[in-house]
Amino acid sequence: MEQTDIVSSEEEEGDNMKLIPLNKDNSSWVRTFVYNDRTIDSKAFNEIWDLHPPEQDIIMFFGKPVKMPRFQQTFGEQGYNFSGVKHSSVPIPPLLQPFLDYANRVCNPYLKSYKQGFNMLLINWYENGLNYIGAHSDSETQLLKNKKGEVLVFSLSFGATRSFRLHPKNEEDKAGSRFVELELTNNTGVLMGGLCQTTHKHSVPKIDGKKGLLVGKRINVTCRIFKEEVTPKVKKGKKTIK
Ligand SMILES: O=C(O)CCC(=O)C(=O)O
Repeated sequence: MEQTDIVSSEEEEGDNMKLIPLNKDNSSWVRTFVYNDRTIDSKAFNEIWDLHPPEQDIIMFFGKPVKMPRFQQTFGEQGYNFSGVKHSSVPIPPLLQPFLDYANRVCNPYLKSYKQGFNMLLINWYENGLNYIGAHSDSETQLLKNKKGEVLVFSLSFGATRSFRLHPKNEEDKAGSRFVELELTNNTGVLMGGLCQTTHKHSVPKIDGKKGLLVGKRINVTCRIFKEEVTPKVKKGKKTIK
């Protein structure tokens, strides 16, 4: 199992991203960095923690509705369809807007091949090590791809350290996709780019038993680029009856 250190750097923001190739030709990658925009002290952490919905969301698992093993909420103008369910979104509160602004600023070089910047937030709240996210890729049709079919997903981690695993979808991949495990500490950022969502799945595995109960709270803030919703054109001269 390969483990990669997170870069810690004094360089200018945006320049401190360390490239971790996920395959031989670098067409699939993640970049890690230290979040240094504003201080997320325990007060700020608790304020963001308190934004979690009262109940865990429901997803479909092998055709059956089950509770998500964490709290999750999308923020922005569109609902998010995944795991067989349409998850409704709420407006982005002032407390969270700076994360989206930061993502758009530091990812400017990576956003050039996309028609838009990050416009949606998805937050995962992990109560302890028993909360997790299973192996999946962020490949929903609502996410904007560039001409190469690439998707950008930006994520920040606050609170307890958790492992973040990137698993090749196909071990025999000709591009030489590899397994990578990162230890995401407080204030760590990860940018998933290139063909990462095509070649790999990612997960934050469960930590079972008493050990899991001892793991502290963690908040993961992700920024995504949703395609602008297409507003149906109203034909001239025709009245609509509601
Ligand atoms: O909590 C994390 O670091 C990962 C979250 C994630 O994979 C997702 O929201 O798609």
